[in-house]
Amino acid sequence: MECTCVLGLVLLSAVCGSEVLPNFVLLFADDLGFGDVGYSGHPSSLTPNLDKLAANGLRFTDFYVTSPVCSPSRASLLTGRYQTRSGIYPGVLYPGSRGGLPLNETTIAEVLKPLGYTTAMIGKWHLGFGTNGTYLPTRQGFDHYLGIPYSHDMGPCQNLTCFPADVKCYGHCDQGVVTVPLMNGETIIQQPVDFVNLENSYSDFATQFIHTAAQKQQPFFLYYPSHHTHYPQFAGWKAVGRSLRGPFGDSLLEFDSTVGNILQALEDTGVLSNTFVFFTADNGPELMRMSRGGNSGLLKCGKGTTYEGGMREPAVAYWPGVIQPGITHSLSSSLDILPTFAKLAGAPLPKVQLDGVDMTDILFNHGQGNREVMFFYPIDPSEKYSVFAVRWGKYKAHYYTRGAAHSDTTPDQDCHMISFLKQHDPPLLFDLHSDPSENYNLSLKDHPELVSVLQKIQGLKEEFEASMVFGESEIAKGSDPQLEPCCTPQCSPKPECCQCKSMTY
Ligand code: CSN
Ligand code: MG
Repeated sequence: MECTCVLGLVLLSAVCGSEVLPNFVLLFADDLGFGDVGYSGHPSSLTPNLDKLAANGLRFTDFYVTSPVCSPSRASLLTGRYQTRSGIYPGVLYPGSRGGLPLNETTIAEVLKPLGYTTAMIGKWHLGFGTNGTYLPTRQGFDHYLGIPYSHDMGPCQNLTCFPADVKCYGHCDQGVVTVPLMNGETIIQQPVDFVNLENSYSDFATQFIHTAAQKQQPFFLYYPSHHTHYPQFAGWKAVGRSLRGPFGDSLLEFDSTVGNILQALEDTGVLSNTFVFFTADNGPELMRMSRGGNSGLLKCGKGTTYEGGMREPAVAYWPGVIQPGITHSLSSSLDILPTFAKLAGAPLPKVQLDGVDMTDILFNHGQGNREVMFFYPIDPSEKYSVFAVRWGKYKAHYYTRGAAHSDTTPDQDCHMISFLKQHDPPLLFDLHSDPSENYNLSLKDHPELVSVLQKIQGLKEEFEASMVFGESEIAKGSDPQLEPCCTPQCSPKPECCQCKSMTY
């Protein structure tokens, strides 16, 4: 049935006279900074499709993830809960990790499935593999999965093709582990993965999934957490050497082209007007890679830190005809995606303590939204130190600051690993509206009127801490080389023997 819809789902359902469930597409870049996309002013990035999304969608200026590294940020995105609850801390999961996102956590895919959604994920999972694939996406609500289950630098990466096209790229990658596998569902179909053709496969998989779902008139959820633009960057023949920005730019361009292909498939199948598309990234730029890392623009530091550059990300909500284009400064988070999708689909929320709030007021009314506060956990959250920083309204208070290896090599020494843990009492206080770069601490001596702001923030922090129950750490369970994904599990000697040429899928 053809339905015109201008005011969102309530009207859509009314006009159509039947339940019309919206489709969801979640685009998620890796280690992409606040200043990396073309539309945010990067002079040599080439992101025509993201720029189009931003121009015709609602751009978030104050959108946060929950961790300055990958696995915890992804756990929060998919569960709507801080990573401390699910146990995805400290740091990140590895190929042989024993742990993973606990199966009793409810992911976005599991929220939507009972309503009849078909669900697919392509790309980087990074929430565990485990014994016999215990923690793979297929065990967490995804019907279909094509991808690499962790970071692509977590294996020898000598087969990466970067820039220029005919030169092999020897980035700094983990040695002594299995080469990076490509999985379809729970089967390893290629090891090592062929990075040159990987993005093409992803793009085809995504567009086929959309076509199939549209044909069946089945509502769908497509989650595309890309490997782009994580170091060491790679790109296929269509993107390599095409940006002015070198390997990082080519990687970003290839991500952008898949975004374009996904949008085109939505249009071609006639489902675009019933599809909510959201774009953001997992954590700030890996500045230690110098010109091969990303860029946090005017924000301070990057990956690994609780400064703005580590955790504030570009974000766009796009739904032509439903979400009016514009810019929102409302405080929002990746935590809010699950409650928002649930609200739009009319799905019940998981019966657990959620940290996310529904964003529909921001999306449909360009309103203030429901998020009052954002908490900043370091890469190694503990009950002893708790959150390092708190944002409330336009203010951000730092109780602790620390640099990170991942943010080494920038001119600002605060970002570097040698800037060890420092406690601030009273906390450093920044007005992020007038000083988004966290340059000018508002000392109470000069600003006695801000005592009440700090008291408010302290109260919110204590309330949050009282609500926080740390889950058992999944990452502290450690690694076992026997658990590393191997396409020929009985072979020896490992890890070298785990090699399989491409199988069809
Ligand atoms: S991450 O990057 O997975 O995107 O966060 O590839 O924190 O030790 C982070 N780390 C390897 C990585 C190691 C990564 C770490
Ligand atoms: Mg990452």
